[in-house]
Amino acid sequence: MLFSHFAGASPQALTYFGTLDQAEEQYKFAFRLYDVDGDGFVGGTDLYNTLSALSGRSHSDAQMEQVVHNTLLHFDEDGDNKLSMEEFKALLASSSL
Ligand SMILES: [Ca+2]
Ligand SMILES: [Ca+2]
Repeated sequence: MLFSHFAGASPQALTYFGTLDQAEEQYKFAFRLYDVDGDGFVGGTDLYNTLSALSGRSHSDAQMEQVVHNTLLHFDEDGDNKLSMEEFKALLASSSL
């Protein structure tokens, strides 16, 4: 649908921008997926709800809370107890979530 925009670009440029765009879009998509309440941050409740849904409730509540706690401990760099887009990117880059 958007290919007409790139009609004049060289194949190399097209690949370059395509890759950049895709990575950024994947981050944004994942961020929106995790930010359940849509406040622009992935907080503990967001993480808990998303991870519970993704794991199909194969983990106990206590296990899930531990995972959320550890995730915030490692990736919440500014200590506001929620993950910004930048902090969330670090999480994605370091894990298979
Ligand atoms: Ca949120
Ligand atoms: Ca934070």
